[in-house]
Amino acid sequence: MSDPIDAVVDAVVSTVPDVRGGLANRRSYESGANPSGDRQLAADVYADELLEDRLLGVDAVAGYASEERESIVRTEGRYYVAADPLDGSSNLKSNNAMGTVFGVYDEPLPTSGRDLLASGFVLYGPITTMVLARGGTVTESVIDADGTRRTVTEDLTLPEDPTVYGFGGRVPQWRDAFAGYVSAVEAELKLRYSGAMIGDVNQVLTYGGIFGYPGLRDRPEGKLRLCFEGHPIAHVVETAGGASSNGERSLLDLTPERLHERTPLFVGNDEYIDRLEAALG
Ligand code: AHM
Ligand code: MG
Repeated sequence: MSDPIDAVVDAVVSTVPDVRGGLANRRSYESGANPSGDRQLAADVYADELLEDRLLGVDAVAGYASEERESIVRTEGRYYVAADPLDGSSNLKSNNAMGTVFGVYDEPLPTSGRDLLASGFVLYGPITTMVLARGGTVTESVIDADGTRRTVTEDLTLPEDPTVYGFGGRVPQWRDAFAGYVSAVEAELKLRYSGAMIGDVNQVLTYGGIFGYPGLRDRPEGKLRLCFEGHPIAHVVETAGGASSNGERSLLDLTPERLHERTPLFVGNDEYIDRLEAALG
């Protein structure tokens, strides 16, 4: 019998050529909003439906939860998959990068990030890549137009000499302690902010540094969602030798009370996460 986690990853990979090929004609907004109140593009709904269909077709999958739907779709199985089908989809209008984020948990959702067995993301950039954290290592693959996956980096780790940073939210909305921290960071690193977490996190994985979306004055919980964005990205970055935080502790130690709960989110090299926690604490 094939490995069930491989089957989940293969199901995600199987959606990639369809999602990529379907983007050009799905740049307009739908009439509805997702459970977080964000407007949905036709591409968000399309990617979500493809993932639902392919993942629930895997015997081992017991449930599918997504940023684009209110509740978990359940079936018989052992593992629970949470996904952000098209992270950064507002970049579709300006034709910039975006991605798909997913986490495979062995407990019903919502649960602790420590229940993740595997996590990863697809980056729809000039080339399509997948970064996968599993069994203590992170691999990077290229996904060809026909859906073939070729490993290009066997053991991806964060560079020790960081060079890039990117933080979300409008600057007047940053709290003083966070703004003070950013002043120090911007004297040391180069700004890279794309509007898609996946694009920015992949830069941190490539060059080292820190990405974050902080709690804001009028929105202390920040923008990004713990289950669909925070846990999987924290798992990838921590497995690659980096750190994650909500400003106090690792995102993996947090258990959301609600599926669509938001959290301040920071990932990057240890040194920058340690200094962030000291600045906010
Ligand atoms: P989405 O999942 O609805 O696309 O929203 C998440 C995105 C992240 O990819 C990105 O880091 C952030 O929202 C950007 O927000 P902003 O446009 O406020 O800078
Ligand atoms: Mg997102």
